[in-house]
Amino acid sequence: MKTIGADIVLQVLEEEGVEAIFGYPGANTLPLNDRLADSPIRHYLMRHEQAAAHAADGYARVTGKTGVCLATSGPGATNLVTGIATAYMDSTPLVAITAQVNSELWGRDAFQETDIIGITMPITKHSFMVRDPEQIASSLRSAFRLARSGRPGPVLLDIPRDILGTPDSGNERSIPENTPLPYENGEALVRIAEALNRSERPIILIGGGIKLGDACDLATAFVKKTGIPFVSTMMGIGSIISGNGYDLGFIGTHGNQLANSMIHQSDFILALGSRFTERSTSVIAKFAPLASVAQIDIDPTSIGKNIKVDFQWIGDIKDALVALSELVPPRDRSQWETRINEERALSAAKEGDDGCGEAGLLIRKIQAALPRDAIVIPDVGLNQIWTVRSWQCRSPRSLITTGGMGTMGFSLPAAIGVKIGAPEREVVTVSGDGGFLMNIQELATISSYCLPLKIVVLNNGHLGMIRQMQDLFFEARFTNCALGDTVDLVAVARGFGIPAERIPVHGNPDAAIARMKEAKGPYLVEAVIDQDTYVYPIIPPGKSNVEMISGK
Ligand SMILES: Cc1ncc(C[n+]2csc(CCOP(=O)(O)OP(=O)(O)O)c2C)c(N)n1
Repeated sequence: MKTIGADIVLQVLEEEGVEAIFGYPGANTLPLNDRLADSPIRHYLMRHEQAAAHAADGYARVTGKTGVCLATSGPGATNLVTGIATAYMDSTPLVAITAQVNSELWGRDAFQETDIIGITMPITKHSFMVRDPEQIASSLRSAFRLARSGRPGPVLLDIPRDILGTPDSGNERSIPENTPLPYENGEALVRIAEALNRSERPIILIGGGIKLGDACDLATAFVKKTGIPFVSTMMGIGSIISGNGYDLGFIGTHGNQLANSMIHQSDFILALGSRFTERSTSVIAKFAPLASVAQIDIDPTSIGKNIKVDFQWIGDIKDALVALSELVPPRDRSQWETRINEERALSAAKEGDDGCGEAGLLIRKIQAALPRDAIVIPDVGLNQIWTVRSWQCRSPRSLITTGGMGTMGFSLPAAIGVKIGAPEREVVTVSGDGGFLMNIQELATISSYCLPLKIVVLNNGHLGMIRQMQDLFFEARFTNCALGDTVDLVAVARGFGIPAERIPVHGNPDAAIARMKEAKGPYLVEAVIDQDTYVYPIIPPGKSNVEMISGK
């Protein structure tokens, strides 16, 4: 067999350490699909391209490698868009390969021709086309380098079918390396440390950059050594194993009262890998009014983008933490500690069982039944908030969620990638009925690969989060949010070959959890939740982090 463009693609993927790719074929990907049959790289056939992108994203988040997805031109490529944007917003390294129509047909309205480069430019770090077979290898290598470098993210490479199928000439033209220049941070860390050492009420803000920068252990050690309390953004949850005295919870719209209150009172915020989106800060003008802010991030464009910062340092979070550990000794701040402890007691009394009611209890019971390193993947909606609040992060990368895009339908396909990336760990997804229906076709993928995923659907018959907002902010005029009880999810799951059962959330779920735990393959539990079970506290639109509503 002659070496063709597709072989070069696979050679580079192997060189890059790729073991699994997630895709869906079309006529234009066929040269690649054909050669994949003889490759050690496993191609997982998803049931929708959006799911392929989410699966590659999940795989990347759990393994720390770059995820790869493959789709055909036209509708295949456009179906990737939501998944690519999700990875972009959460800074997941991803290489999306799309097959394009033959070069001679470009611009002629050819069958399944779409300008996927134009479409994805704003949601990728870079999108580009291979226009010459001799550039396949160097272009693909560049795509990987770009996806991983600096702040990670998705890169799309569009390869016309004729280039995938062309015999290889053996000549390779290289694309010049673009080595980023080191940043001149000078004495910035020393100044940050000095200000931090002077502060009376400091708080560390843990963002998603800690996990992305593989700095969980260093951050944990830094917190322990300095004794400075920390809050997390939703993307930062799980970076530092929960359950220690320094953890104040997560901030923002659906965050914990304690976290929101303490950051509001702090006089110095050390932000590690956080971009300060409005989901965390609420109204910027009212955010942490007493605090100076030091922002440490690898992405220069994130510095000061959303909030005014007093100190900045651009670079690898690990380098920053190593240096800061030397510069920040532990210090007595007993007044601050006392205030935190008083507020902790107050907010515990108010929030009770995390403000998550029966749903939170169910999630805690599920976690208790699973090994310590089990991974949870919530979807989006109330179920996400209930889960992130109730799940105790006891091991790294044990909570995988879409924080930036908030993409409904993420959890089921992402879980496929997570399970393939970490087959030895238990993986459980938690969705609402709405989000579950958005990528329900992936039950077929799960079934066909017999992936032993635990699938939990919290069915309140509604788009619950929308219902809560309508209840609180639109005079309880419930429009377009009732899904009803029209789908028999248990029968549907069984139709996909997945054992399933339905339980009332108010009953005792122990037996169902035990059956789910014992299942050798996938298992689905549908828990029926009351439509009025909401999540509290919540920050109303236009209010500050300390103007939370703690119940209706
Ligand atoms: C793809 C997509 N469409 C719409 C939304 C807006 N949205 C956010 S939460 C939500 C309701 C989710 O309902 P459900 O999946 O049933 O979960 P619940 O809130 O009931 O737990 C909606 C529609 C979204 N985040 N993603």
